Amino acid sequence: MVKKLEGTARDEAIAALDGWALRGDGNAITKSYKFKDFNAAFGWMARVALAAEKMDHHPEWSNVYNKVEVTLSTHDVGGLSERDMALARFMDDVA
Ligand code: HBI
Repeated sequence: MVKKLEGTARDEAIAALDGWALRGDGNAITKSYKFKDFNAAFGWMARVALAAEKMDHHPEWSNVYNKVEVTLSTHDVGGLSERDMALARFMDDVA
C-alpha cells in the first residue's frame, strides 16, 4: 500500500518540484502548463497518458487550445503520495 505524504515530508516534496502548488485542501498538487499551440499541448498529453497508464497513476486534467491544467492526487490514500511526485517530475521532464 502506498503511503500518504503529510506535513513536512509533503511540503518538502512539493518544494523540490518546479512550479507545482498545493491545493487548498492539502490533498492534491496543481500546475498550469502553456505550450506553443494545440499540437504541442496534445502531443505532450499523449506522451504523459502513455506513461501514466504504465505507472497505473492517472492525472486529472483539462485542455483548452495550448493550455493544460493538471491536478494530481492519489485516490488510494485520499491525498498525496510519492506517486504524484513521480508523475509530476515526468510531466516536467517531457514538457
Ligand atoms: N490514479 N491519480 C490516481 N490515483 C490513484 O489512486 C490511482 C490512479 N490510477 C489507478 C489506481 N489508483 C489503481 O491503483 C486502482 O485504484 C484502480
